[in-house]
Amino acid sequence: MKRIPFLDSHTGGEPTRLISEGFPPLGPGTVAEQLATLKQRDSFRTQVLCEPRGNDVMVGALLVPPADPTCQLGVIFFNNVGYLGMCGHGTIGLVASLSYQGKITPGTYRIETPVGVVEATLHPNSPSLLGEGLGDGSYPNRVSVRNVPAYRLLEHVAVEIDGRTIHGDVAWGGNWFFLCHDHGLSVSLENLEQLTDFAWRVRETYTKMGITSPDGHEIDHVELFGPSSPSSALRADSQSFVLCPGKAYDRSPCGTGTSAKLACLTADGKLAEGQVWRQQSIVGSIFEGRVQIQDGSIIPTITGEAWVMSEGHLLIDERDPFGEGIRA
Ligand code: PYC
Repeated sequence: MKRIPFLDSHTGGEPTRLISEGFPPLGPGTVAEQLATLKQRDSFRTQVLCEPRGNDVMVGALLVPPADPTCQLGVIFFNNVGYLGMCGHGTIGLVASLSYQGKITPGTYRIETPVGVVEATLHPNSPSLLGEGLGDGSYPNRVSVRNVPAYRLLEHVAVEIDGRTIHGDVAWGGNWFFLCHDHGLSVSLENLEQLTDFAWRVRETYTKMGITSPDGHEIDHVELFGPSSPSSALRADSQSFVLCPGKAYDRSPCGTGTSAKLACLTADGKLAEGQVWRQQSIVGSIFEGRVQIQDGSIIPTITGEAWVMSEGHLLIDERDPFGEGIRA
């Protein structure tokens, strides 16, 4: 029987499964090289993240040794269909989970990812929270992630769909995004099915048009923006629906997607350096974002909270016909 320890958290409703041990040896290389090795043993991803032990919504965070001597941590993110470059909600989940485990204390940590180094700051609990007597459970869980540089690749790309023309920007925020405002749909939780179907068809359409990243990577996340929900306690600047590569929608505002959005706003002159942008997810959770301009690059920082949910061991019996997960 194989036993793999896990700790599950959620960031703004989007789950992260932290795995710190029990994975195949990935060699001594950079995190990008370790990812290349992991891809050759893809059954680990499907075992721990696909049904029946995981689900389509969850993102896995594999804690690996960094090669960069300036980094304290390394991480590889994956989902139901493959691997992510970076993951904002997942980084917040990773850091809050390590905080819950008592492995880190408030401070700033450099984390090597396959697409570059990010810096995560675990904030101390505010005195008001400590004063409310939350006891031993009151682990610090608010995290800011200074992401890799973000940028807009293409502006106002026209896509014909359902007999009309919509437009979107293509931008990088640690993953690739197609960001669309003139979709004409209501960005609300009641409208999930329509949003999912539409975003999926938009992705299929621009992919058929040959729109990819400069190195041919599929633009595999779609963001549909609308005004923020008026019922929200904390006023946001915008609400978004984000469709992830495996057709699950992001319950969080999507850290890399918000980074891509910040890059577009900055390029349009609509966001100043240091100005706060509040992005609300389709379920109502909020990330705060801001940018710093460094040597001409746009560096986004995203702040949010994560909550631990469950911990234990995944058990994989050698006789289990679905021990390797259900592969799509
Ligand atoms: O928060 O960056 C993010 C993310 C990507 C996919 C799901 N969440």
